[in-house]
Amino acid sequence: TVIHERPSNPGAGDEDRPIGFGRIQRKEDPRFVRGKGHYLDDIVLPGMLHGAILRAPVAHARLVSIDTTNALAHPKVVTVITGKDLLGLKLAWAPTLSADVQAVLVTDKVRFQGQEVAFVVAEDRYAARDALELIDVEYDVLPPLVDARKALDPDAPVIRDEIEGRTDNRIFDWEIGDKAETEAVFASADVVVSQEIVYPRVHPAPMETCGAVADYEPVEGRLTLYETTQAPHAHRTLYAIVAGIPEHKIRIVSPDIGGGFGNKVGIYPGYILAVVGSIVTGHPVKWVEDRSENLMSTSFARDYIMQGEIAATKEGKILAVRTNVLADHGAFNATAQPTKNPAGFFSIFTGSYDLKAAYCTVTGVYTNKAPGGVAYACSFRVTEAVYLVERLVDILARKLEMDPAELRLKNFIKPEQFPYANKTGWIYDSGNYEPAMRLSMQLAGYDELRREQKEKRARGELMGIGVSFFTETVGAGPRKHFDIVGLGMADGAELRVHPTGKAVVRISVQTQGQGHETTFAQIVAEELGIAPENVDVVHGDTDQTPFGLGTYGSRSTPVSGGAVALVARKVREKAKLIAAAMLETRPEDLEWEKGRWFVKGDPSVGKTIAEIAMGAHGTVALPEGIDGNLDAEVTYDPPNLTFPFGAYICVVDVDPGTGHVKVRRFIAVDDCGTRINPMIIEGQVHGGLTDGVGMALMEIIEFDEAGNCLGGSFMDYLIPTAMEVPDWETGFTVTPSPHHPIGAKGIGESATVGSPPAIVNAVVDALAPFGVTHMDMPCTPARVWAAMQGRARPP
Ligand code: MCN
Ligand code: CUM
Repeated sequence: TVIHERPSNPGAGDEDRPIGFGRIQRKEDPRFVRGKGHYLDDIVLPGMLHGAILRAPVAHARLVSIDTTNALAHPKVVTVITGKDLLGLKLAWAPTLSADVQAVLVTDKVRFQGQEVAFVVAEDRYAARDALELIDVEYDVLPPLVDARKALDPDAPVIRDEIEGRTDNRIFDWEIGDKAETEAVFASADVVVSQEIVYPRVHPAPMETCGAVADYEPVEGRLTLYETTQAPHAHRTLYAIVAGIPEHKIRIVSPDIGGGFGNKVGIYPGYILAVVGSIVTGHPVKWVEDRSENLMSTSFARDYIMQGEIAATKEGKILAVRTNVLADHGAFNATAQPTKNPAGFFSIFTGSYDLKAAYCTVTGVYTNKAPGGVAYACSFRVTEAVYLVERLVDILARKLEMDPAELRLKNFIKPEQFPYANKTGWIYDSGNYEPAMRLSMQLAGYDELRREQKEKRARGELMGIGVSFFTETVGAGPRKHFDIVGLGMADGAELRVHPTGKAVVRISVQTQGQGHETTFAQIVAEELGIAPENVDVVHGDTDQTPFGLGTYGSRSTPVSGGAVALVARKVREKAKLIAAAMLETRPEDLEWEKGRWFVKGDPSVGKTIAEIAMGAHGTVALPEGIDGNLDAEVTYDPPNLTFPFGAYICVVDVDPGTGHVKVRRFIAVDDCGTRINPMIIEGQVHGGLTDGVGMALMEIIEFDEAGNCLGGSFMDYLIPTAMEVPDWETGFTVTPSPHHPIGAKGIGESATVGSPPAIVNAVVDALAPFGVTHMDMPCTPARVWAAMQGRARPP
């Protein structure tokens, strides 16, 4: 492990322009900062029509009738599609990414507020929206189920009564770990603490909402679908299966994406409706949702009610963790996650500690809420896992009257234990936790902060210091263990070096702001020794890129990054054979230096990659079996996931009069192994920390008793701005992944995973003088104030 300290925000004007890894400015930014990005809504096709969705005003209701006569009479309306029409096309229900089905349009029953009821196609967006109000729908309102805790009551309404034989709302029961062993460890432990910990429903709320432009060409039967998607290839295969259009006649194009955060993994009814609209009308159809539609109907995140328990010796040796989880999946099980993992990667709730035992059960239930569940930079629910264990460790520290940082240091998995097999079946690839923790404490001035807190407490001021330490599991596959609807999780890469030495690399993952056009070019640059500006990265178009599973779970660098490194190495090896032919020598007599093969012992005689590329395409006599190009392709199936980690410290001040929480400082030390572009990594961390402040203090999607969504606009669903966040203080350690081609681990979700527990731990620490040991997110002024009065909730 190498430990570095780098001042955060080193500022622009960083002239460091290495060939390969390093702090280079993003290649995509000139087009974004000049307003030349090309987003979905920028797409305009000749003859294009516009779709709008009529949505259910209630959460649970039998559909009695729909009358579209008046809407169809609108002069600009071209067609109106209802669930009945889709039944005729066998498209009323579509498979989800979790082996369930979801209604594209309601045929029988409304199951959440905002559900899709009818689709209007008109000449312009305004007409389409106006016509929604001309549709008459009669509903027979049913009692809604909004409280997951009541989902399994015998008298609970059965939400999915369209499934034959279904009499309850249970989706799955899942368990992992050794129950008996864990019970035995708990029974013999000196100290056990228990806590119900709720991770509320939140929403990724990307800046750009979801949308699609469908262009069906009937003569050749070709579908071009422009979509806001994080996974173009997986979508194409699913459309082929669902719509029966041959896969080679479907082209998915994912243009510039204005943020995804897991919101753009699934296939939404609106996408399918745009396709149906195009087939029915013979015109391209655009559908773009508005902000409320995005917040109310697309993939939410979390909604886990966790009963947690932690066992330890009285000296503070943590022995075991166990938990029962009630998972609210909404009306359809549409979470985007590997097939074998109904609770995602939640089983990493064992955290960064060397436990003797661990056990968990997760029960998934249907409620009258929007479907989803795996989104918002969650690393497949590592967010919930880390929040659970890091809250429990803090509650334990309080009980034992130990410093929370010391308690963690005492229990970390030791460097010599890696690769480490945890109690729920993960093999942590590499880690060195103590230096990261110590570095964050040093950057924070931890002891000094504790002294300051003591003084302030004596004066009645409320200052809190929160610590969290996390280990993530990111970068799925391998394909033998992980698939999405049967598609194994591996990724392809194709690299072409053109005659003049300029290269194009084609990848199957999708950038939504993470800077792949820069970092993937840097990987090629590092391996081939050519400048990153001479490498173009192509993604987001199934006609232009090799098959692969797409971007989520921070898998781009761990999987696709591996593919890109390996394809570049393949080109380098091919270049060696061609160079040998050009130099009339044997390949084994050549040596590599960045960018060039040269003759051992005679460095002046050599060929650069550009010269070799020209040679390959020129008239040089090539060795047997070598094609006349400098191209290669690979599909990379990673042997394991990668396990990045980090140590976070948060300092808050709480206003004793109002309960308002101010995040005064936040120190984040991250370890994502080999760092490709430190500036991009810092950007990812800053963004994730901001997400954390949002979730810990502001964001929640709640429902009233009637099933009305209370977070359907940015007036109600509060997201943080620059005003609510401090200047982030970042540091890092480097513990490479032993199995990844360049030693890199993912970073895209680390800060979102690690920061909420640090902030809540800080708030609870600030409230210690009131005897508060836990409070649920978001720690809004009203809730903090209630906690100070000894109440669980504001009145
Ligand atoms: N990187 C690096 N060195 C490493 C690891 C990563 O330089 N050791 C760089 C990568 O090359 C890439 C970026 O950091 O440019 C993030 O890489 P990675 O961790 O592989 O994550 P992904 O690219 O797969 O991005 C997905 C992740 C997820 S799942 C969510 S959710 C999220 C996140 O990224 N959504 C985002 N960060 C986001 N950032 C933006 N701006 N927008 C989103 O929608
Ligand atoms: Cu869980 S959000 Mo990201 O994995 O796309």
